[in-house]
Amino acid sequence: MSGVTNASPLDDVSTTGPRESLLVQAARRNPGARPPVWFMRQAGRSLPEYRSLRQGIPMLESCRRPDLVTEITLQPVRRHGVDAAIFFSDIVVPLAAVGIDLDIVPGVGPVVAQPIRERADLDRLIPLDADAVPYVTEAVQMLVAELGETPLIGFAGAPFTLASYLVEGGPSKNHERTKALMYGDEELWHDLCRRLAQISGAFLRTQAAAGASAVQLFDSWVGALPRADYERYVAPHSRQALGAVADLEVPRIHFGVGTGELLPAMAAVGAEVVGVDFRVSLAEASRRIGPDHAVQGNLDPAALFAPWEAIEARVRTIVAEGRRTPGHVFNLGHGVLPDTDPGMLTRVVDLIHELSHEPQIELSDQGI
Ligand code: 1CP
Repeated sequence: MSGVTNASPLDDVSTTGPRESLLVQAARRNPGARPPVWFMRQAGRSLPEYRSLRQGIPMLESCRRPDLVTEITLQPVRRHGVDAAIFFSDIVVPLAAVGIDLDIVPGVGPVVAQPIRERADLDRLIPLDADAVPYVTEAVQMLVAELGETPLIGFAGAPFTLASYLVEGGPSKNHERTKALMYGDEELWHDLCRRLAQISGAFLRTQAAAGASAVQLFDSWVGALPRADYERYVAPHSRQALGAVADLEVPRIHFGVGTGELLPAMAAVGAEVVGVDFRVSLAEASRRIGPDHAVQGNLDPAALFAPWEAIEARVRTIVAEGRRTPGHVFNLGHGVLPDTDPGMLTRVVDLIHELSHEPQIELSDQGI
C-alpha cells in the first residue's frame, strides 16, 4: 500500500498521529505556525482524475464502493497536499440507506421519488444503524490506514438541510414547501427533524467510530432562516445530531451558507469549530461567536477564477485575520465550484504551507 504521507500507520506513535495534526489542534484552539487547509468539495468534479474514475458509475453506487470511496477521497490529498481529507460520500447517502427512494441526478443533485410532506410519510424514515452502511465503516478504515498522519473528516447533513431535500423533493432555491410545513405544522416538523437528527448523528458516529479524526455537520441551506426561527425550529435538532458524537472526542465543525446572523446560535448547539462563508470576515465572525470556538473559512470559491495575484492577496488577508481568532482552519466559504482550475487550489495550499516560514504580518500593516 502506498500511503500519502511519509508516516506509516504502523509506526504511528502518538506524537505524530492525526489527533496531533494541525487540523485537530486548530479545532482545539491550539493553533500552530500556520492554519491547516482543506477545501469543501475538494474530492469531486473539479478533478479530471475524479471524472475519469466515475465514468459510467452512478454517484450513489460510487458512494457504496469502499475501493472507489478511498481512491476519490485520496485524490485531492495527493494532488494538492491538503492537510485533511474529507470522506467521499453525500449527505443523502444515509437517507438512501434507511430506504428512502432517491437518486443523485448528474447536474441537478439529490432527487426524492416521493417527498415527505404528511405525518404518514414519517414511517418511511426509520432509524439508521451502522450496520446499514457497512461500506462507510469499511471505507473509513481503509482510508485511515492509507492516510497516516493526515486526518480524515467525516460528515453528515444537518436536519434542516436534509429536511429541505426530503420535503421539496430536490434542490430548492426558496425552500417554500419546507417552510410551509415548518410554520404550518410545528409538531410534524419537530417529529420529522428528530428522526433526521438520529440519522445524521448515527452517520457521524459511524464515521468517527471507524476512525475519522473530525466531523463536519453541513447545514448548507439554513441561512434561509432568521435567527429566532433557527433557535425554535432547528437548533434542538442540530444539537441532537452533534451530541451523537460528543463522547468520541472528535472536533465538530458546523457549517452553513449565508449564516452571518446565525453564527452564535450555530456555535451554541455543540461544535468546536464554526464554518464561515465568504459574506462575513473571519475577524467579524469570530467576534460574533466569541473566544470559545475556532473558525473555518472563508475564501469565496468564485474568487479562485480571478488572477493569481488577486487570490494571493485574499488568502494572505484571511490567514492574517485567522491569526487573531482562537483557532483557524483555512477553507473556502463554500464548496469548490466544478469549473475551478485545480492548479489554483494547489497554489493556495502551497502558499499557506509557505506562510509558516514567513514572519507574521500584523493586520494593522494591511489596513484591516
Ligand atoms: O469533497 C467533498 O466534499 C466530497 C464529498 C461530498 C460532500 C461533503 C459530496 C459529493 N457531497 C457533499 C455534501 C453535500 N451534498 C452537501 C453539503 C455541502 C455543500 O453545501 O456543498 C449538499 C448540499 C449536498 C447535496 C448535493 N449532492 C448537491 C447540491 C444540490 C443543490 O441543492 O444545489 C449535489 C450537486 C450533490 C451531488 C454530489 N455530491 C458530491 C458530488 C461529487 C456530487 C456531484 C456528483 C455528480 O453529479 O457526479
